[in-house]
Amino acid sequence: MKTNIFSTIIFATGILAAMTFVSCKSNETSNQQAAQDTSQASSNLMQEGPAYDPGKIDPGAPVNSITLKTLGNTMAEMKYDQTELHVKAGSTVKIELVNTAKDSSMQHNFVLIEKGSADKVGPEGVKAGPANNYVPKMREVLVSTKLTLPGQIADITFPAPPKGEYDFICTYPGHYASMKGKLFVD
Ligand SMILES: [Cu+2]
Repeated sequence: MKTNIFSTIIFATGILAAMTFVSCKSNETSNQQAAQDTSQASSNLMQEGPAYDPGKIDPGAPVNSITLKTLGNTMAEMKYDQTELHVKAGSTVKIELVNTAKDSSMQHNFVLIEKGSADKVGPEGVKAGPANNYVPKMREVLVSTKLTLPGQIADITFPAPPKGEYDFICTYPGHYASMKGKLFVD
């Protein structure tokens, strides 16, 4: 009889322990589930951010045509002929980049970037290298032209990004500090 009571107690304790284990386990699972749900929600939120798609051109939108020239034959001289571009929100922007240089070291592009990100994009452009026209793949880069050699022209057409101020730079190594300007979407 004594043994019976004792083994009943052990048995009951065992069941209790097993139940506790199962309930902890299921708590853990639902916590993991909650964590997954949260990260899912935040990544959805990020996707919903400024939905700018440079390939989404509205054929009915008015077109802002801009001819932007690159001037100078040395690192000290080089610059864009305009440092402020203004376009209307909702329009299509067409930029013709004309490289007027004669010196073969004067290779230029036009890279539209988020305001204030030149010091981040410029060095990454060098790493991206000539195979990528020195244009890094990063969130801060909105659109870019190919790299032009002296005498070449590059065209780019894109929808105006949301209203605001943007920077544009040339990402050829050593150029972004002086080859820069601002694009305002009014
Ligand atoms: Cu340049």
